[in-house]
Amino acid sequence: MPLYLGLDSSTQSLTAIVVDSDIRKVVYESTLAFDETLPHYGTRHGVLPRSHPDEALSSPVMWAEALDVMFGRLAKSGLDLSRLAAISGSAQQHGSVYLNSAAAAALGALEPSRPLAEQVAPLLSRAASPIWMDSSTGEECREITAAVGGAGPLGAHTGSRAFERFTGPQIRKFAKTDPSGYAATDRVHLVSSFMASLLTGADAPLDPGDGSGMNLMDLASSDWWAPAVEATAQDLLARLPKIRPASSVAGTLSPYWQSRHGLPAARVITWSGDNPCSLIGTGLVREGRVAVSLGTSDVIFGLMEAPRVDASGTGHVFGAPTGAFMGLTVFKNGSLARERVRSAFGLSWPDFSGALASTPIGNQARVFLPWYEPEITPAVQNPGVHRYRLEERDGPGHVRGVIEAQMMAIARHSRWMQVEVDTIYATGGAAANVQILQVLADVFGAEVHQLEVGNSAGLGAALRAHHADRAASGQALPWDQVIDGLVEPIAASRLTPQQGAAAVYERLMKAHAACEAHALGLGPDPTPLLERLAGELADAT
Ligand code: XUL
Repeated sequence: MPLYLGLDSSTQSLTAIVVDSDIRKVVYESTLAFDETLPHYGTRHGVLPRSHPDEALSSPVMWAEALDVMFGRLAKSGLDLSRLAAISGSAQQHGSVYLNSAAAAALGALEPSRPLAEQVAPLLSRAASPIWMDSSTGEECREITAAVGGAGPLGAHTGSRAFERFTGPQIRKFAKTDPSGYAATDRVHLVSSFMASLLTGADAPLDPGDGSGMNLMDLASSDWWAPAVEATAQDLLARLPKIRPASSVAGTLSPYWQSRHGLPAARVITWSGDNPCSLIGTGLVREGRVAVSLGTSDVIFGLMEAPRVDASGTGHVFGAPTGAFMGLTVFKNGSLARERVRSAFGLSWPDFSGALASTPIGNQARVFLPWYEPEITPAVQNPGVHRYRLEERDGPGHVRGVIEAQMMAIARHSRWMQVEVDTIYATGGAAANVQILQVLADVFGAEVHQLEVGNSAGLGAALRAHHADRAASGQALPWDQVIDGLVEPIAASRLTPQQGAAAVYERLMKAHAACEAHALGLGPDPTPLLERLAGELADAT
């Protein structure tokens, strides 16, 4: 009988997804795009007009108004909302919301007859919130890193080296540039804990998943890491929310929502970030099953039972909603690189697939590094493509070259997770291409399944609400039962590695590492190594 609501407050929109746990179906889904539905905030793609290209700010009052509008829609949806048992949420990570000393009491005494936005606006000590697209805190990153003894300790404790978009450096910048605004701040929330506070009418905690996007939380203890907190801003600890497990009950839906929209006193489960919520919404509830999203950027993420960190400093570790951890590594040269190769040789997508099918595994030891744009993983500041034993006019060689290089980069640069990958859920535009997925299966030596995802973060939030509500009622459900029937890869899409592929890629990956090192000026010319490998591959066939 119960219904579970997942909300996803993302960069550009707010989505509501309602799951009926008995029939295991999504029974309602609605998205509200900020730019279109709330044009009076003047956002573009959810971001306020920029005064500097490196800055990206949004409006917490807009997020609050979106919530009010969305609950209005839900009230009119025809759903029997008396069945609503619990609500949880997902939010864009890293963004911070600054509340003054009036907020805690005022949130508990909101007037149901008045819109939420006008009651929230006076509670802010900073009108705008920096979000994850902000990269203006390079100086603060350096200062925090130096103060805690370097990138090594910061990464080992918090899961990531200092990143401009992470909340700690953002808070430091605010404290430095607007000391009186910082002095007037009683609480610094993440977007997730701010939204949960609006729902409960009280100061809500944040979870380790979102807390690990701050450069402030100690991964091992899921508590604030004192050296980073002290290095970030004066008296910050008193301004930070509590950290509670993702499955904890933050409170009940406050009287404001009950009176204003006729909702029941549903449990509000602690919110989390969009990446941890997507982990659940894509069904990655055990170690060994990972998702590879092949989109504008290529991303690999998956559950890790232990908080292992990336010594190279490019991958992230976040808390997972299951109480374990998740690793995530982003590659910038995704679709664009595939598209550049396709168009450079005048190929259609069927031609592209044909070229992949007709070229041998290992590409006869020809390697192509497709850094058309500055790359995140590995860190490449100056873009440029690199060819090893590959003729500039060899179209099929480039097609296989770009895909093999991308898949080998994903495999090699996610080894720090120390996860034995047996199953890959492929998502994103390029996951529709079976030939590309075959290379993915061959490189990893793992099964690949296509997974159609709608809003995986919103679905993950609804599933988290279900999981936590059952646990709070003393009827805990294992995660695979929570996702059962709601997150299933496409049944007929299973691909397995081809015979002999593993042996080829084991050797080619060593050569790929040597090519990367050479291209980055960190190693010798790998051509002799590749020539030897080409000979061995030819002998083996
Ligand atoms: C993760 C990140 C984004 C945001 C917005 O580190 O910056 O994924 O969470 O979606």
